[in-house]
Amino acid sequence: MSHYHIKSIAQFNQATQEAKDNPEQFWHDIALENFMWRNTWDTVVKHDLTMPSVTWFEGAQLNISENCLDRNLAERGDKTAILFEPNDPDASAEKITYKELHKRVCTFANVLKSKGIKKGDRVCLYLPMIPELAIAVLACARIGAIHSVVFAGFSATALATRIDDCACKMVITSDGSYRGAKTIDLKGIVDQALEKCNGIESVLVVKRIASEILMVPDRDFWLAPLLAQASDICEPEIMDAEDPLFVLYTSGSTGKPKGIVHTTAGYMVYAGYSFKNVFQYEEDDVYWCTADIGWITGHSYIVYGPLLNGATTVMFEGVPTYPDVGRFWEIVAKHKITQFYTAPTAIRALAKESLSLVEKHDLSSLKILGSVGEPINEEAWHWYDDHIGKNKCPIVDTWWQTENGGIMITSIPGITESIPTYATLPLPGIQPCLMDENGNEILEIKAEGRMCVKFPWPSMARTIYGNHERYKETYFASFNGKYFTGDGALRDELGNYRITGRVDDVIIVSGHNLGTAPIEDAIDQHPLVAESAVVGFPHDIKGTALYGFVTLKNEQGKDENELRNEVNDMIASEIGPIAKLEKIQFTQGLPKTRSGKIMRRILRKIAEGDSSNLGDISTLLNPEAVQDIIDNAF
Ligand code: 7RM
Repeated sequence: MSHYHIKSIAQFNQATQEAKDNPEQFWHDIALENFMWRNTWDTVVKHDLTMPSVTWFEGAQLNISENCLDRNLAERGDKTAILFEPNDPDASAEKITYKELHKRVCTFANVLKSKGIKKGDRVCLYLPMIPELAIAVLACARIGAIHSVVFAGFSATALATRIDDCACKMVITSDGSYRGAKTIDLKGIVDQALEKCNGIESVLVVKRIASEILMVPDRDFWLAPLLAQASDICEPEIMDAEDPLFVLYTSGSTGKPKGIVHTTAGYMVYAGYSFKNVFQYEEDDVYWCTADIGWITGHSYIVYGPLLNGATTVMFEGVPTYPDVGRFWEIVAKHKITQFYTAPTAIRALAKESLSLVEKHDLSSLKILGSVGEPINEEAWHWYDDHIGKNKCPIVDTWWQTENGGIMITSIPGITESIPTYATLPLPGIQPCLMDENGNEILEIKAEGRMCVKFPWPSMARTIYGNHERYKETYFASFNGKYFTGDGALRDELGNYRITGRVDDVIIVSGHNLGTAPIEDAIDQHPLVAESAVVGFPHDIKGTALYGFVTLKNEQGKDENELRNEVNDMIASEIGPIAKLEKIQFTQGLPKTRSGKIMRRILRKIAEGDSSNLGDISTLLNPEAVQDIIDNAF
C-alpha cells in the first residue's frame, strides 16, 4: 500500500525509511494508486545528477488537467473547487464547482486551439488573481501548451524579458486589475511590453474592470465572445511524463531571470502528495493559500496540489490591507477557512497592527496554519500561534523553492512536532544533507552547513529554459552530484533543520560564521521591533562587521541609542556578544521583492557605502523605501 496519506508517526517513520531504502517502490506505489494514467511507466526514475539528467515515470502518459478535473467529477462534481473572494469585500464571492470548472477549462482550451495554440507552445499569463488565471493555467495543461505565468505586479520590461526568453506565442491578460483601492492598467503594461517583443501572435483579454483600453486589430481579442462561441468539450491532450508542463521565472542574484522548467508526471505526483500530507486535507475543509499564482506557491498550492486532491481552494484577488488590515481574518471567518497558508512578511506586517482587528473575527474554523517564503522569526511565529491559531493549530513552516516544485522540509500537523524557527524534517522521499566548506557531506547529526539534496525527487526542476549549462552551473556544480539549494542550515540532534538564510547571506565576523536568520530572530524579539535585516560590511579588525536595518512597530517614542543598546543586549543573550551589531539604522521599511522576501543584496551595498550601483530596483515591491534608507545610512 502506498504512503500517499501519512496519518501517524509510525507511518511517517516507516515511509521515510522505505523511501530511502527503495525510492522506486515508494514512488511507484504513490503514483499508481492516487492518479489517473493513460499509460504507466517503464522506469520510475533515471538519474545522473552530474549531467544533470533526471527523468521520472518515463514511458507514462497522462494529462494533469484530467487528474485535477475529470477525475473529481463523479465523486464531487457539485463540490466547490475554486472559491473566489473578490477585492471588493461587498461583492459576492464566487463558488465554482468541479463540474463548472471542468466546463470552463475545456471551453477556454478550445479558444486557445482556435487561436492556433498547440502542444508545446508557450503561453504567457499576465493576470490578476481572478478565476480566469487558474482556468487559463489548466486550459494550457489540457492541450499540452506550456504556461509561463508572470506575476501581474511586474513591469513592462520584466514582462518583455520573460515573454522573449521562452518565445511565447500568446499573452493572456485583463483590461486591468483591482488592488485594494487602486486599479492597475494591466493591458497598458502588456502593450508596452509587446513593443519590445517579436513572437506574440495574439493577446486574449479578460474584461475585469471595464476600462477603456487599446485593442490592436487582429492581435488583441476579448475573451468573452470567443468563449461564447467555443464548445465546452475538449479531450485532454495525452502527454508524456517528461513533457514540460510550465516555465516559471525566478530571479537569480545575477544575470537575467531563470526560466525554471517543470515537467508533467513528477510534478503532479509530488504536488498531490505534498499537499495532502502537509495540510492533512479532509473532504469538507476550505483551504486558503494567500500567495499569488504568479509564484510557485500559487502554482503548487493554490491550483495543482489542492485540485489533485479534490479540495476547495480559495483565490483572493485583493490585498491584506483593504478595506482594512483585518481583511485576512474577515475572510477566514466568512468562509470558515480550515487551513491558512501565508508568508512571514504578511504575518509581521499584520502583527504590527492592533489586535482588535484580529479579535473581532471568529477564527475558530482554523485547524492548521502554514508559513512559507522566508525564515519565520520566533516573535512572528508566537504571534501567529497565539492570536491566529489560539494555540490549538499546528504551524507548518514549509521550506522549499521554485526549483523544488513542492514542499521539501516541514512538520506534518498533528503527526510530527512543530518547533519555532525550524522547518523541522524532510517529507518522506526527500533526502537533504549538509555540506562543509571542503565539499564533504557532514555526517554528524548535529551540524551546520550548506544544504543540498542528494537524491532526486519527482518534482525537481529539469532545466533552465534554453540554458541547461546554467542549470548545471547554478545547482549542480558546487557539490558534484548533489542539488545545491543556495541556503545554509543548522541541524539539531534529532535531525530537525533550521534554515539560516541564503548562503550568500552568511557573514563571517572575526572568523565566526553567522547566519542572518538567527540574528534577525533575536532582534525581532524586542517588543518594539516589527522586522529587521542584517548584512555584513567591511571592517578593519573583524574583517566583516554587522549592520542591522530595523523597522519599528507603530507605537514608539523611545530614545534611539537606548533602543540600540537593548537590541544588542537581546542579540548577546540569544546568540552571544560576537553577533552584536556594529551599526543599527532604524528604517521606515525594508526593500522587498514582490513575493515579500527582504532584498539583502541592496542593503549590503548600502551598508558597504556603495549605493551608487544598486542594480535594477524597479522590480521591488517598495523602491521608495530604498531612497529613504540611503538618505539615513551611516
Ligand atoms: C516557496 C518559495 C526560495 C527561497 C529558499 C529560502 C527561502 C522559502 C522558507 C525559506 C526559510 C522557509 N520559493 N525560503 N521558504 N527560508 N524558511 N520556510 O519561497 O523560490 O521563491 O524562494 O526562499 O531561502 O531558498 S522561492
